[in-house]
Amino acid sequence: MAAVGRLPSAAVALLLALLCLAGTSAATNVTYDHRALVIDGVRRVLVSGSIHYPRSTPDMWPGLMQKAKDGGLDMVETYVFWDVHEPVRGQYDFEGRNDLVRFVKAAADAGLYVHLRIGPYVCAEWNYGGFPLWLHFIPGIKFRTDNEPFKTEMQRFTEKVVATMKGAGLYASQGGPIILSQIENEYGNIDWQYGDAGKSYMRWAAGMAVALDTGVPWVMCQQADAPAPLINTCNGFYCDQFTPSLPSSPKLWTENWSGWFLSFGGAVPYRPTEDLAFAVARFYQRGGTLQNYYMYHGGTNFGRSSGGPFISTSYDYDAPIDEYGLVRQPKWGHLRDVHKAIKMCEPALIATNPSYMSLGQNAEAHVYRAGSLCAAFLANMDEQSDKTVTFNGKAYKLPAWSVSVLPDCKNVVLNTAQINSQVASTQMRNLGFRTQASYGSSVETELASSTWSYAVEPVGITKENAMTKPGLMEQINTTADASDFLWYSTSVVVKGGEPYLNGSQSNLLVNSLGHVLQVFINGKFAGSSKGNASSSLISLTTPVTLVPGKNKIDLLSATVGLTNYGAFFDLVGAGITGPVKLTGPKGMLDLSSADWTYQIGLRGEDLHLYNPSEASPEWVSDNSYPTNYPLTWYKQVSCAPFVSPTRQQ
Ligand SMILES: *C1O[C@H](CO)[C@@H](O)[C@H](O)[C@H]1NC(C)=O
Ligand SMILES: *[C@@H]1O[C@H](CO)[C@@H](O)[C@H](O)[C@H]1NC(C)=O
Ligand SMILES: *[C@@H]1O[C@H](CO)[C@@H](O)[C@H](O)[C@H]1NC(C)=O
Ligand SMILES: *[C@@H]1O[C@H](CO)[C@@H](O)[C@H](O)[C@H]1NC(C)=O
Ligand SMILES: *[C@@H]1O[C@H](CO)[C@@H](O)[C@H](O)[C@H]1NC(C)=O
Repeated sequence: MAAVGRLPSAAVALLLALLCLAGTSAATNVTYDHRALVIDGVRRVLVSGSIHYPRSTPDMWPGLMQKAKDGGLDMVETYVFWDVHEPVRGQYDFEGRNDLVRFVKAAADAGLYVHLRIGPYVCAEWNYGGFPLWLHFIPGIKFRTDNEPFKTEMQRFTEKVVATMKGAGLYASQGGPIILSQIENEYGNIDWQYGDAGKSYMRWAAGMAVALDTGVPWVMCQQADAPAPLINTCNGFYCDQFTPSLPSSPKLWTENWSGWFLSFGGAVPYRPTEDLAFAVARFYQRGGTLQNYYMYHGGTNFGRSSGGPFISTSYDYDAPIDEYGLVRQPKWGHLRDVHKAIKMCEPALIATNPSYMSLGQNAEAHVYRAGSLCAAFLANMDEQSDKTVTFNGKAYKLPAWSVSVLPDCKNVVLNTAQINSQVASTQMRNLGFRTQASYGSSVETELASSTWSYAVEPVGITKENAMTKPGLMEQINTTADASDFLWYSTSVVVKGGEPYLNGSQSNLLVNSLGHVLQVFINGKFAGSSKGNASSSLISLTTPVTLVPGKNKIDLLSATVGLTNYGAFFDLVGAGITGPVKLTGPKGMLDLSSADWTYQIGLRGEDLHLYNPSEASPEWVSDNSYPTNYPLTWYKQVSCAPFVSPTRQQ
């Protein structure tokens, strides 16, 4: 207002008039009824896809949005990642890959709506489920339950996001692209573990969200008892059998899993295009009006943003757009064709409820007939056998596990099992990508023929600010996730003949909550172990040789992405909580309560060895790689020609 105040009053009047005009003329009215979202008074059949802004770069966003639009999407869905926006309490970051306003505007520029899933718990295979670590250290806090400190922080951040969106005029009620918003996330999967406090928290979250007055509907996914006006929505591989809990709510699918995420040590996920297409068509066949691909573009978990434990840095997800932003064929093209076919049915779909008709065993039709409008979906649910069915006196051949779409109840415009999209090879050639066959070998050749540099990381405590305390400390409480690494260091004095010794030998037992453990005795590697994506627990017993006098025991514990899912996931913990013991034929020495010295992080992290744009004298590149030394940083700068990483379909 101060800036406006300095203008001549006629200009002010004109400016205000223009602002009002822009505001009212562009505003979109979004409501819903039992069939669908209602936009400016018209029910809509919508197709949506998840793209998460911190998992790509701002330069990629316009291209991703255009590919989403060209693929037949109406809407893009994103979580809001609290930890990237508020790395320190009260210090906000909405720049670069965290520029949510720019991301939402990129969607609008491509003609897409946006579903903003604020959470702010997001799961998302994201470190700590998207919560900033400082939250853990607020006195008396309990996450995701009826707890005042938690609710205060959650409300403050939710208000900040809503205010930021409103400030940029991004809600549909302001003429922007956001037509839907989510509070909490899949809480219904676990809320029973919080008892009555879980129920009152969920109702509080709903009320808090609605009071923010965004002018667009709110959803809670996987929350059967979501109170009106919130819409309960479905997440899963198949949602055709889902029924919203309130008869006044439409059938919406907020996460249709296009594939799955990759864990270290796990198989690369793959979901056949035909199966995905079948599930999508079945959803609309049985009354659904909005489904969302999770993910449409998965992208990359940059930096230390992967959730855990053991979620990989690639978040490709076998999605229709691959990690690098290239369309994945035939998935992208076939789903585009499915979307076109469904859109041809939209007038009938929004006019009425479907009526069911059996077409024999494992085959059925759903017909949307209203006045002169008629659309039908014919499904063969048999996974093995093709069928010929009779519908309206005409014979239709249905391949196994497929749906045929008939926008006029007569002619099949698409069958989900028949992929007509032939654009794959043409596009690859036009863009100059290599063929599948040359992919593996060409990459290996490039890397082997180029030079690697290395830098050695010292074993044990090297920092001045290391601290010594009696007993073993939980890792996340100690590091606050400032680093993946925590050194635990102690020593034992051997005279000879101790009951835990057999000559100079003993066994060292180390129990850890995870995720990765390395053991060093007197500076030498003596053993290692790791957990896995389903259990991060480690129990390692390794033989060690001790010398007369003082022996140094250095244990390096590493986390590989903090847990992001489950009730009380913040209390799972990590690191060496014990016991740690030396055991021998005649007895043992329990070191669990000994004095331990702790160092957070590695020297190489302090030197920013991970940053390719910072030169450090630590790097050696003379081909004399250290052998039998486990703590080594390796670096390679490759200028290999760009190779499409698309998998064989
Ligand atoms: C989503 O839709 C696809 C295509 O219809 C289907 O194969 C898949 O099972 C659905 N669910 C998920 C979670 O992808
Ligand atoms: C928005 O649409 C709903 C349903 O179509 C209608 O009842 C309501 O009056 C509309 N609101 C505005 C502000 O136009
Ligand atoms: C993960 O680790 C647990 C505990 O060590 C083990 O029981 C389980 O078999 C492992 N699972 C996989 C998939 O390796
Ligand atoms: C972290 O420390 C707090 C306070 O001492 C304790 O209540 C909590 O159990 C610890 N967390 C873990 C994961 O051990
Ligand atoms: C003690 O060590 C010797 C050899 O180093 C081995 O043969 C013997 O089995 C060990 N005794 C016990 C009780 O572990």
